[in-house]
Parts: sequence; C-alpha cells; structure tokens
Amino acid sequence: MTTELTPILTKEWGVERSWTLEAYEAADGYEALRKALKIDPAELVQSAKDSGLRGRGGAGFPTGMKWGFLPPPDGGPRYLVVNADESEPGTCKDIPLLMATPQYLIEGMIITSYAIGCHHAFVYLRGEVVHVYRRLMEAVREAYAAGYLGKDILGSGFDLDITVHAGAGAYICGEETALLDSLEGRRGQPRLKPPFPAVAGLYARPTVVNNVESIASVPPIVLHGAEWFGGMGTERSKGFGIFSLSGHVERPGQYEAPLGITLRELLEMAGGIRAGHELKFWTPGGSSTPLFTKEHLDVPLDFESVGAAGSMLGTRALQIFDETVSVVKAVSRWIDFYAHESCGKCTPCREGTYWLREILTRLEQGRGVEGDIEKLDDIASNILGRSFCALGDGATSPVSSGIKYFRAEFEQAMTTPVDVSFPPEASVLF
Ligand code: L3W
Ligand code: SF4
Repeated sequence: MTTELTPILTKEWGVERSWTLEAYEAADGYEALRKALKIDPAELVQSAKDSGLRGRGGAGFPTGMKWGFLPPPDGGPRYLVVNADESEPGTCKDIPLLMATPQYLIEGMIITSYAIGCHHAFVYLRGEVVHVYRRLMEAVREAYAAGYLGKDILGSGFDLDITVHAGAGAYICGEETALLDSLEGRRGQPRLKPPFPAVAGLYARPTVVNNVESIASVPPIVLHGAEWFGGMGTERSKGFGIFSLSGHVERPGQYEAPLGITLRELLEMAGGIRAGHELKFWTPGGSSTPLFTKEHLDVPLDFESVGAAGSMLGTRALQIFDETVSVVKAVSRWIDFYAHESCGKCTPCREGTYWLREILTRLEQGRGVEGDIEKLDDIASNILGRSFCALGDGATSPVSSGIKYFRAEFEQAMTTPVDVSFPPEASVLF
C-alpha cells in the first residue's frame, strides 16, 4: 500500500494558525475555486463522477451521482447542506478538520454550490461543539471579507451565502432527513424516503446533503483532476480518507491514507497496540458497523472488502480494544447510547433498543436469565431491516457481531459479573 500521495486534507494540520484564511491561501487555498469558476458547472459535476468520490459520511454513495440527481433548474432555489453533525461513536475526523482548516470546507462548498446551481448553502453542525461553531463562523466571516462569499464571487457573477446552524445535540440529526427537519425548526425525526432530498429536501426544494469530508475533498479534485484522485485507493473505492484511530493504540489520532489500507498498516503508523497488550476487537467504521477481530487485521479498508468480510467501512472510525476489555461491557455501553438516542418514531428500534439494554445490563451484572443470549440475537434480527432509518440497523451491529465472535463471554456473563471476570484496567475506556 502506498501512502506517498497523502496527506492531502490533513497536510496543514499543525501549521501555525492553520485555520486562518492567510495560512490557507499561503498553501494554495482558493486556487481550486479560481479554476472552477472558469469551468462549465456541468463539467464539474462530470468530474466529480469521474473521480469516483464516494460519500465520506458512512454510506459511501457516489457524490457526483448524487449531484446529478437534482432535477433540472425550474427558477426556484436549490440547496447544499453539509452534514457536520459528527456523532457516530468513535468518529472524529470532521470536527478536527473544521478546527484545523475550516476554509477547506468553505472552498468545497462554494465549488459544489456553483456546480449544482445553489445560492444558499448550510452547514448543520453538531450542537455540543461550541468551539468549532466559533471557528467556522470566523472562517465564514473571513471568506465574506475576502470576496469568496456573497455577491459576484471573484468577479464571476456567481452569488453564494453560507449559513452555519448548530444543532441541539441529538445523534439522529445526523440522519439526513432528520437533519433537514431540524434545520427547518422542527423536531429532528427521519422522513420517509423517497422522495430523496435531491428531489424534495430543505423546504421541499431539491437539496444535496453531503458530509464535511466529502465536500472538503472537492477542491483537491478540481485542482489536481479526477484522474489523480482515482489513481489512489482501489478500483471501486477511490481516493483517500481520514481514518480515526482511538482506544488502545500507542498514538491515537487521525491518519489520512488511500482507501484500501489495512488496520495492520495503520497500526504501524500509530505505534501499534499499547505496550504489553494485544488486539482483541475493533470497529471498522464506528459502533454502527459490525465488530472485527484480529482475524481481520489484513482486510483492505475499502467499501467492498470490508463488506465482503461482514462489516461496513462506515466513517472509518477504528475503535481499538485490547484483551483487557469485556465485549459484553463494550456492547452494553453502545446499546445504552442507541437506546438513549433512538428518536422513538418506529417500534422495532424504540422498543428493541430498550429490551437490548435491559438484557445487557443484567448480563453485565452476572444476572442472566435462561435464553437471554438467544433473545439478544432474536431482538437484533427483528430490528434489522424493519427500522425506519439506519439508526435501528446500526444498533444491532455490535450485539450480533459481539455474540458471533465472543459467545463464550456472553455465556460467562450469565452468571459472573463482568467486573469480576475482567481486570481493573478494563474500565479504561468504559
Ligand atoms: C437520490 C436515490 N439519492 C440513495 C442518497 C441518500 C443519502 C445517500 C446514502 O446512512 C450510513 C448508515 C450508518 N436518489 C438515492 C439517493 N441516495 N439513493 O445517498 O443513502 P443511504 O440510505 O444509503 O445511507 P444513509 O441513510 O445516509 C448513512 C452509517 O452511514 N454510519 C455512519 C454514521 C455517521 C455519522 C457521523 O457521525 N458522521 O452519524 C456508520 O456506519 O449506519 O448506514 O444521501 O439520500 N435513489
Ligand atoms: Fe427513530 Fe430508531 Fe426508528 Fe430511526 S430507527 S426512526 S431512530 S426509532
């Protein structure tokens, strides 16, 4: 695996005051916009398609294809909404990106808006991250002052305004249609799809909803070309991505690399598993993706290979756990999260996550009731595929995969409290 073409999005991280417009311009910032404004918008959409860029928010949907789903202009508004509600457990790439180089996102938003014919774009930011909100607001102010936003951008005749909106701290508002409801001032709950946002999104108008990292990837694609981007990664998972490594690694953090890199290679960059310990289990893309074990160290981290190995690439949030962690306890903490964040709209998820939590709580305490493990599996399989949105499906991932790979631990927990069967440092992460 060659990583010599990266880093790209993270290359300026660590540069003094990297978040300022001055620092961004000194590193070729806004060169891509200057180039894009001279290109026909339809050509930019085609170039996004040719690059093979796929959504970086979890689902991996082709970005250029999504832009291409917008119906032809009808004289009314169309919107770009950037999903910056980063909340998937373990995911920590968009927020560091916004803190280090917010202009990357703004430049990407301007180019994307120009390509799709949008004149008012929004960023929906996770509500808890007030420091990021301040940074982004200041970056937007700087971009307006320099003529990159507002009327007649760089003399091109193209106008764009950006509104930054902070949510109120609900995981479900990362689901694109719940996000749109929340942005419209309603309680954030998923909408029935279709219609997809591309047809009827914000204020029932055609809307593109893209993740922060997807849009930040647009300026380098415009600057260096679709072929350059497609030259990295694998045949169907092209380009680079930010992998967030957390947990029991020597140097946790964000590692940017071409898609298709393996955990073994990433661990080499991150100094390995903490000294004296060994890998036990990990998530390839946040807690909504089925767990992997040390058997999966060499699975290429691209959409296809991770899928073929029984999980999902998701947000590339690699949460790493060594042998001191109880799988039952980890799964139980994740289910606490899903039960708390379930929006309550549909029965399988609302009731199912409640019952998963009840059973896992008693297993953690060594108070299992005969048939509990089978019930966990049964509840999970009744949530999966029957929920209104991906949150319900995601909640089943740690449960089903935890039992699949570590059934003996669940059986032990029927009669032995987890804290007795694991050493004290087991609570390092939970
Ligand atoms: C128009 C069609 N548009 C699909 C669009 C759709 C959406 C995108 C992907 O879930 C996953 C989930 C989490 N015409 C279309 C169309 N689209 N068909 O394509 O859609 P979809 O439904 O496949 O996925 P989704 O509902 O967006 C996202 C997983 O990501 N996840 C990540 C969570 C991430 C966070 C975070 O903190 N960043 O919460 C983790 O695994 O489980 O499977 O735009 O409109 N015919
Ligand atoms: Fe709400 Fe869960 Fe149903 Fe999604 S799956 S609509 S979060 S109750």
